[in-house]
Amino acid sequence: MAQGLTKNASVIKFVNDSVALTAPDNVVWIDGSKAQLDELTKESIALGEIIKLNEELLPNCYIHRTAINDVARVEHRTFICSKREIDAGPNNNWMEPQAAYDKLRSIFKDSMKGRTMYVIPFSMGTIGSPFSKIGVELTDSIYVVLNMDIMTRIGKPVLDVLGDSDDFVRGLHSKAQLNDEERYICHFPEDNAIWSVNSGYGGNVLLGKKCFALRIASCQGKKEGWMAEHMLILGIENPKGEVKYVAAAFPSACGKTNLAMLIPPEVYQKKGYKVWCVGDDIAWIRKGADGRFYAVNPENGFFGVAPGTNAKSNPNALAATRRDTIFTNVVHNLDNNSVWWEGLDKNPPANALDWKGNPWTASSGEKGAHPNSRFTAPAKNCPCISKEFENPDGVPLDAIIFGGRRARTAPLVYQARDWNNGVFVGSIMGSETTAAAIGLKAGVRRDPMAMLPFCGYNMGDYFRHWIEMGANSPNAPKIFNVNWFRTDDSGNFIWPGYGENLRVLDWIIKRCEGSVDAVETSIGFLPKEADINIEGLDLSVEDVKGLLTVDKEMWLDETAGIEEFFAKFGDKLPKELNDELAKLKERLDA
Ligand code: GTP
Ligand code: SPV
Ligand code: MN
Repeated sequence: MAQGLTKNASVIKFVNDSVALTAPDNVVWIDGSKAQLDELTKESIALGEIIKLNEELLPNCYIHRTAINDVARVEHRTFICSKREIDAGPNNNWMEPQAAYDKLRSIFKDSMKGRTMYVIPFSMGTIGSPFSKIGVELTDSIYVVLNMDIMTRIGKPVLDVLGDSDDFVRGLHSKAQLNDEERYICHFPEDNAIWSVNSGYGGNVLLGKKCFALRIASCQGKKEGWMAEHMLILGIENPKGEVKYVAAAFPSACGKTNLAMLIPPEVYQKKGYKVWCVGDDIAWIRKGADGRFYAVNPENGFFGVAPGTNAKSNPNALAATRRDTIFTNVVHNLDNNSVWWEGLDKNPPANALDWKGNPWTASSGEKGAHPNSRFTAPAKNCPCISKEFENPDGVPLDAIIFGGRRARTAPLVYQARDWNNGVFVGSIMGSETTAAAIGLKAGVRRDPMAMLPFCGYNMGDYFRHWIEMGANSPNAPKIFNVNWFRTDDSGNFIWPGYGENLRVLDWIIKRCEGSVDAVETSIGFLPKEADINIEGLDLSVEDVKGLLTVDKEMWLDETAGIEEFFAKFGDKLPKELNDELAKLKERLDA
């Protein structure tokens, strides 16, 4: 049955075994040609899966609505299936691999009857780069094929590079009945396999993204001596034309896409500053021969949060979505057959359908777009895409930045004292939960390195890996923490954020160059308030001072929470992190 694009026996066996299990009526191999993708687009429209939008306003753009019970990642149904439970760690749900395969086989059985199976060969990273990794995803969803085409590099060239190797990740996906009680996202790091069933939502089914490029790749990186991180990568060009690169880890829906594409404030633009986007969600990082850390973006597109994206907050992201884009769970404007979401502009359409497909007006008081509605846009559409985007060797990092949503505790920015202290700063990250995952309690949760939902192995071992990567690495990036989300007593954000965040990046780059002083505090090095450039902002030096305060009582409370969190990792927690915690407490008590 599986006569396809390759003679690779492992790929053919994988397809044949999966066909025997899921019983599709047809098997279609995705060669990546425009003709084939155009044909599939037509078919998807005919099936009612996607709707073609106004060709004049949004050429080659489509809108899709997921099932109402299927709008975000499902962390409580996501499993790491390693042989030993300890290898998955307290940060993951665990199932014994054989038990997981048995359970999922019964759900996958005949799930593609009456449907077509699509075989998608894909590469994470530029095809053929020694740092890239290959996957094959089998799916019964054309929506998945079309999204994978935007988000990764797909088709025949990938199989040509794979040759007869069996070094590829095996991804099996079926929408099945979209039954949320039988929904499973299972990872088998020891088999390089991912099985996802009963969902049609992005992060659960575009298996190249979180499942492969973070959960499986983090395990590969641990074994092979590199890192897979939930980080944006951006380049900051100064007026002399020098570009410095930073990577930043923020939890889901905490501002990576926005920071990755920021437009410099006018005062910076006038001086000649520019910002270049290398990636907005995932970074694969390796140590180079010169001891510096080099980052590549393994993706080929953006799966970005729609609400809040507008011509002022993120014009580059908006521009990227003006063609060749798939919108998921946004408002369908029926007057001109285009799209809308909360925060796009102040003119919600009068004649529209909401994300559920029901007639909707803004006066209903209900949200029209789902808070986790998304756009899938090709990276090459982004006006500020870096010329290093395809560089297979990646870009050298000067800084690694951690950050989250904290209303009070974390200051606008601070610098870690050294690498191990920086790993500690990443490990104690906390953030208020967002709409990017279903079923999370509201409030602050610990989310180390923004990797809590994405680390495919025991986070104690992951912390150890971080410490080892920085050992004997004098050229490793400097580590910082930022917080754009401090609020005043009425709950309004104090810092203007978005493009203005460059003012903070400016201080970070100066620290890396050693051209600005800092104030040593118990948590790390903070800017002197006059060193954050507020020229042209409606903000006083007093306000900046407020944004930089470190409240001792709050931080002592924080250390109690950290201690509790660390305790979960038992003797897997590197001693270095316990030492850092003890030193922090000492400094706070002093
Ligand atoms: P994922 O794709 O889920 O990983 O999210 P992300 O980290 O890329 O977040 P994104 O940039 O899409 O931002 C999520 C939300 O945060 C959007 O609603 C933004 O408008 C908002 N946001 C982003 N940056 C800032 C900022 O600097 N300040 C404030 N106040 N809000 C921001
Ligand atoms: C995130 O939730 O961090 C995302 C979107 O980037 S998803 O692909 O759903 O994981
Ligand atoms: Mn993300």
